[in-house]
Amino acid sequence: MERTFTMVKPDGVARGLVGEVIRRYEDKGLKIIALRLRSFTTEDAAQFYAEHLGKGFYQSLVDLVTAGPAVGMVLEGPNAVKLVRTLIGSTNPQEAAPGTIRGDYGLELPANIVHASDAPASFAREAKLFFGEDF
Ligand code: 3AN
Repeated sequence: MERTFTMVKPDGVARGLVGEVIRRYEDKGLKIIALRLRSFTTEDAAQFYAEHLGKGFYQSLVDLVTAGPAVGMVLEGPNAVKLVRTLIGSTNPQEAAPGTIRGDYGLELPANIVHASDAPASFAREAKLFFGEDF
């Protein structure tokens, strides 16, 4: 079974969407392996979004992810990485298909409710950063 990391970002937590997001993952049949609510410091955000450093939206992304607590989880299931990316929808909530989390609840970037790892290697890195342990 494959694992992935996904996170209800501070905008999603502030909107009261934690339960809804977990509901969708559980309804799909994914298993929750770890779950935690925590806040990101600017330093945490810089590490988490290192690949976006230098991009025009970088500061707004850091501001968003440090704006309040986030809920991160490790999920397990067949092809979990790709499956969860499908459930959350396209990065831009204006383009995300209805029926996906971003398509149903997101309005405008950078606020797109959730994050999910885009590859097994990013899963390992992101889960370690968020939980401080290996999965
Ligand atoms: P995803 O979250 O779908 O993996 P990434 O990794 O390209 O997408 O982007 C990380 C985060 O950066 C997004 N979740 C979003 O909050 C923000 N972001 C990405 N592209 C833009 C953009 N063009 N304008 C504003 N924010 C963006």
